[in-house]
Amino acid sequence: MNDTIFALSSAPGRAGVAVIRVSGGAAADALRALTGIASPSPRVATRGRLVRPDDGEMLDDGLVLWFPAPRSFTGEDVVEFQIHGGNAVVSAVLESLSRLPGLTMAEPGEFTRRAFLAGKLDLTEAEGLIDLIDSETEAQRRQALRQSKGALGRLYGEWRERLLRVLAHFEATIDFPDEELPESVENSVKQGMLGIIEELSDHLDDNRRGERLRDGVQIAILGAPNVGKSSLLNLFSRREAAIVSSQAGTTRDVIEVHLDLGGYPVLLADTAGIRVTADSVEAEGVLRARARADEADLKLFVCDAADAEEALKSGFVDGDTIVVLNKTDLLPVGVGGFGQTKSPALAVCAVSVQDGDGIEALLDAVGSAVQARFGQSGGPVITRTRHRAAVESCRDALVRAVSADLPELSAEDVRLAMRFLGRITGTVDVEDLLDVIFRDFCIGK
Ligand SMILES: Nc1nc2c(ncn2[C@@H]2O[C@H](COP(=O)(O)OP(=O)(O)OP(=O)(O)O)[C@@H](O)[C@H]2O)c(=O)[nH]1
Ligand SMILES: [Mg+2]
Repeated sequence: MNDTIFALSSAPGRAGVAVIRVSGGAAADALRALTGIASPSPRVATRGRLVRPDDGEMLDDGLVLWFPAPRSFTGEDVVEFQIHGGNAVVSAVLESLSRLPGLTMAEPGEFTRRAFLAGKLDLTEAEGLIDLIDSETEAQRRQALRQSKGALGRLYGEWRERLLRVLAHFEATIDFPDEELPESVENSVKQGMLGIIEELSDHLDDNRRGERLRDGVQIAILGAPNVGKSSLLNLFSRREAAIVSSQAGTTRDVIEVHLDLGGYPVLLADTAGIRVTADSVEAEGVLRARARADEADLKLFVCDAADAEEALKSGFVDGDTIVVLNKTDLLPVGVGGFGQTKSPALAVCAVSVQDGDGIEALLDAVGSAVQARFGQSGGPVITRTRHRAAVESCRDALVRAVSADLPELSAEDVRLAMRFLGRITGTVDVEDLLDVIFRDFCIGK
């Protein structure tokens, strides 16, 4: 039998209330040893005085919750102690639990791992749960909740079901080679496979929306020296994250700030002003700025509003770029902008970072660009490289299956395709994956 595990499930540190969770066959014994409560009502809060089993010293006065197997998060007997969230209180209770026979401290993610092994959730749901705990913005929370509720798992499950029917067809052809199947059946099986291949391709071709939402959308601020890039970063992040000065060439390193932009996580990077320079440190900064521009999902190209044409000459402005014409406060009224020249930019915003003019419109433009690229619409999206690789392998196997000459070969590739989908959700053997997946969890989850 598994050991019974225990851990602090709430965040460590001083707090009003702390939750300690115990899961496994000895959970009821642990409850009795600490509180004297022998037959608690399931799933309701019961008041309990916690004592140290060794000497009867009272440790705290709290609540206990009893979830008998199998109706618990892990599928095992689970006890939750809600106690006062003081460091000494928590340590004393953990210490007492550790002295009980059969109880060991839980590894990170071990509760969820047991829930997976008990069939309470599939791997995509478990991963959704990690993301939910890690989520910092609204859009991340929504995506994670959806995945933790099984939306992605269901999608892969449906494809697997359909492939199972395709496989059954090939196996029938192998088992009864003399039975001539009507051509219409052959055709509909082939059409079915082509349909799945197309759906897999659509699923893969999602501009990595889901992954980006987990990792954060990368936005780079670029432009010539002294145009106000660092000032813009400071304005967006509402703090003096980067040094601003009237000297050209102030910023050298890439300076990053995390922002929540209308619910989307954004990693905004300020970079060195791009110019030819003899200063080797600044030149390195320029190299880094260019590298950042290449990696960015979205670019903000800042230039002086008095010299707007500079943006077009820079070679940086493309369909993923918002041009920011800064320092409009210095312009005589009615002057500036791109004149008659047509710009390939996503948007052009005239602003004064100093006065705050036009900043609302710029934020709107950035917000809608992020929303358009990474917003959720339609079905559940891929959120991890692990899923992407498996879906790609699944599609490759199906493409081979469609073009194979022998039903034996097609059947083998369909079986393989199903295995790849099964590895995403964990319906086939995934022992090798579990350590990697649950390592990302915190202790107590
Ligand atoms: N008048 C005016 N001055 C501004 C505005 N925005 C920034 N500045 C000034 O322009 C100068 C350069 O600003 P920075 O933000 O350091 O410019 P930068 O593009 O980061 O410059 P480098 O790091 O050298 O590439 C500073 O003196 C700012 O105060 C603006 O909207 N209007
Ligand atoms: Mg700067």
